[in-house]
Amino acid sequence: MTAEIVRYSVLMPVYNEEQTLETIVKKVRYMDNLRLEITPVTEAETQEVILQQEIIAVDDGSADGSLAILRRLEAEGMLKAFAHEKNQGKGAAIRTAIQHAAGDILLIQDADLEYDPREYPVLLQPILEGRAQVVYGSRFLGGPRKAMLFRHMLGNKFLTFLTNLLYDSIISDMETCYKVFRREVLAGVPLHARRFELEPEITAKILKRGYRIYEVPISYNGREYEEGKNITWRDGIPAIWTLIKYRFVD
Ligand SMILES: Nc1nc2c(ncn2[C@@H]2O[C@H](COP(=O)(O)OP(=O)(O)OP(=O)(O)O)[C@@H](O)[C@H]2O)c(=O)[nH]1
Ligand SMILES: [Mg+2]
Repeated sequence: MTAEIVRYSVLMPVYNEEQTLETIVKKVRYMDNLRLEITPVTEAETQEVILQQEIIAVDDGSADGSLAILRRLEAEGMLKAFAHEKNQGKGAAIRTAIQHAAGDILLIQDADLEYDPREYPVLLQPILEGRAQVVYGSRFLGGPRKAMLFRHMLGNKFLTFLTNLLYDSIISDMETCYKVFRREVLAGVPLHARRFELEPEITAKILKRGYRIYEVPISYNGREYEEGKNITWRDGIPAIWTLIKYRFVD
């Protein structure tokens, strides 16, 4: 049995992450050359797939040592690094990463340690088996997790509820970082978001194009504000506006 080779790109936005950057990159590199047994949805036989990885890291104008770390890891052959001269936001960093990604499948990976790369097999399998073109890892489907704050849970549930209401879906976690796409899905989608509105923008536009989002449970290890957590209720307002706007325009 010869194994099929599939290439996937890990898109990593980086802004002032010198504390966690090298560790997360190493964790991601362990997921290179993954051998997975899959059973395509239309077939009875099991097949073997080898997942070859590239990491596309984009430094978003960090003020700390993140870019120097990326350059060193790039010299060691661990990743490809790109840099924004000025800080533009997570959305802009991911859009830059998409432009440089060569894989058949694109997977978003934050550079903090809230999400665990050991879950890549679970995230990739539905796409490899032809059950989905878009997979989201959900923090609300019973996976192990450090409890998030009640107000963060409410914010997440509200934005997800609004997504479902406006785009006729039943996903459980719109704001998850773990979003995985076949590259064709994103090829035809214009993206404008610069900051955290990229999550609602991508979600709105793929739902509007008729893709069904396939969700799998993932774990979550949310960081504390002392550890660099940034998100606040203020980030919810552009998300609400983004969800409403793209219901009517593209
Ligand atoms: N906060 C922030 N993150 C950015 C920016 N540009 C790129 N990023 C990266 O985007 C990813 C997500 O940012 P986070 O600040 O962790 O956002 P989050 O996980 O939604 O929220 P917290 O972890 O609660 O702060 C990380 O890998 C950041 O390094 C930016 O301008 N601001
Ligand atoms: Mg984070």
